[in-house]
Amino acid sequence: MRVLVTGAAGSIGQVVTVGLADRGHEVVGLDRAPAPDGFEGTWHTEDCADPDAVSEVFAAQRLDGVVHLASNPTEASLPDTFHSHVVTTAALLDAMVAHQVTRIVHASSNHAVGRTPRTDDLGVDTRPRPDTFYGVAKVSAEALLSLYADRYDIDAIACRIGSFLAEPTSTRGLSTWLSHDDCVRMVEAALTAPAPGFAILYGISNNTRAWWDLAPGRALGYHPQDDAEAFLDQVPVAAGDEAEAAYVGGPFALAQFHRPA
Ligand code: 15L
Repeated sequence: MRVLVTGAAGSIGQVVTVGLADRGHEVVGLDRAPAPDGFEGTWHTEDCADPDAVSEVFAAQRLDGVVHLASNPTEASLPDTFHSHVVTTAALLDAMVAHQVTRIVHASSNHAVGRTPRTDDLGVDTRPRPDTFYGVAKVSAEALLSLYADRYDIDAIACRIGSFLAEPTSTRGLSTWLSHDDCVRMVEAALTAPAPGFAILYGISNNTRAWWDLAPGRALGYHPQDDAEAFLDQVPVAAGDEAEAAYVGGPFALAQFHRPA
């Protein structure tokens, strides 16, 4: 497939671009930052919140799918957060409709349901329950994907990513970790699953202590191979572990993230 990856210079983007290329896909990178050293392929240094710039990128080559990773990974003001997560998604979806591109994989987040009290097997059909403005914007982006799937028959998969890290670094991470290799597996499965329509999966590895249901991902062909439990001995026990385990979103659900809109 020829795949447009937004946020391709970011931490997830750099892993996904290399991983997709290794698996035989042709990667087109898009980011406000220039291409990282060693990137081989086409690169567009543009802001994907700009519909004109996005339209030009789509006109420059035929695309088979989009992996939308570009966004601010932390909490910010409500307007900035909507710009980063929702305006970008809308620009990409409109360009997809205009250029007959029918597949998008979106980096959503567990923080879309982060204020849900933690259980051991949270499904994807639980109600949206964000823990932050960041989570509100992820819910909104998911809703936009759903709208375009219904209106224009776009296949849109929202990957509610847990903690994307080389290794888990906290007790919560033993449950929420998404390894680099599993992230690539997840993205490739979401790009290639036959006719998913609008779908949601949890983007975590095959963690022994997983809090979220991996069955929806498996149904889409995502079969994670790594398990955070292998790092148990190197993860420090910390004073905040219990508080972080109370809600799906861990620290994002705590008072330190409360702020006026
Ligand atoms: C996310 O979505 C955030 O981008 C990241 O900063 C972490 O908070 C991660 O989730 C997580 O829940 O560990």
